[in-house]
Amino acid sequence: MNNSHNSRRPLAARRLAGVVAAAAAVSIALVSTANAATHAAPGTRPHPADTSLRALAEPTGLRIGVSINPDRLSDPAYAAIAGGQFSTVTPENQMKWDNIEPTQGTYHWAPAEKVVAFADAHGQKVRGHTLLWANQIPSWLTDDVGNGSITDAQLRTIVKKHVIDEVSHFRGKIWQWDVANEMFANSWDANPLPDGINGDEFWVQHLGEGIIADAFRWAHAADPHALLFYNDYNISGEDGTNAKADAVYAWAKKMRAEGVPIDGIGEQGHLDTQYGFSGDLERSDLQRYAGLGLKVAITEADVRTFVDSAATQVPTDSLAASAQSNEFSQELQACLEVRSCISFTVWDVDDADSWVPGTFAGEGAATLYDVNLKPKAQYTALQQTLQLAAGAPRR
Ligand code: 9MR
Repeated sequence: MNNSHNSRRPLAARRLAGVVAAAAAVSIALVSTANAATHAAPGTRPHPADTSLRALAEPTGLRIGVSINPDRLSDPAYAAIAGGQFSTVTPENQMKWDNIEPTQGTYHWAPAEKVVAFADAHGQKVRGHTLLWANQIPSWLTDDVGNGSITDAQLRTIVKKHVIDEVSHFRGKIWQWDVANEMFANSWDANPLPDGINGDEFWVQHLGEGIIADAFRWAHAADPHALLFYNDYNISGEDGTNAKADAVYAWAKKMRAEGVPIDGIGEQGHLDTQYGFSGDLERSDLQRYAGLGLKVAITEADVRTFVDSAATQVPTDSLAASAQSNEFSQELQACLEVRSCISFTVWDVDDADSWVPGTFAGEGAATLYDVNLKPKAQYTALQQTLQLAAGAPRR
């Protein structure tokens, strides 16, 4: 994992003041919405009885998702949240190559199938994640590539088989596949190719950047109805220069012109309250991808901050909660304002499962639910944002 995820500009105090003002404005607007609903005037939308995120999002046409850990589904409280609050799920790790094929030629489908079955039982769609990524590749593959006993020509055959076998196995059950993940260079990467793809990325290094388009072609052949996404971070709104977003946009335009079967761009959406973030820039970047005829999605939203400990994850800054709520809300609003944005997925149900404390020392509290599975202010902020958006349906 790249620990520099979303390295961005420090959040100025001036900005925090704006955050608080914006949060206050939201609650004032909500009070009037709630009042209007109580005294339902003709033509107004009644206050919904079901205030789950999935129900509140339903009138907008947007699906709200979450990444899940199937080992936690035996906990009824966890399962009730995963099944009740969200209308799409992503297996957090179970469709990655090292889990699917830990030994060459022996597939281990059961954990991923458990997520698919859970989704089916709860009327949810599945985001498949992810087919081509430099992380979580099985060691039988990396070891043999490293010692030369798998040549690059053989590696190409192996990756083609991996993509086709996995997509075929789940054919008809996956709504969106993250075909390729994190292939573009960040400002701190040493060897960007002229078009911005990371020349040091494992697959690109061994097989050339054409492997990305090939993965889309193989996936499309294996399941023509799945929506095929390119997924990355810092590609809408977080990076002040917007250079990475510009590169992904230009590449996606080229893929479309060449007839490569790409259907969408996924912005991961991992934010951190210590850095700046522009919801306006996020919206315009998402809209720009949509202008190519692509769908877009927020695929891994979370907002981390500094916390007391990894075990309890209580924010240490008194302004953190409102900053986190505001950034979550802005991300969701950006998606809501772009008609082609089809899903907004948060990464992990609760703080106890989040990847953040293990990756960013001293940070955490990044999800909607605390370590005791209690909903936090961020959850309420998303409810509010959806409730307000329902007054202006996108479809
Ligand atoms: O949340 C995932 C964590 O459990 C894994 O240990 C980690 C391994 O790299 O991957 C995490 O998920 C990543 C996702 O697959 C791609 N974007 C970044 C996510 C956070 O690292």
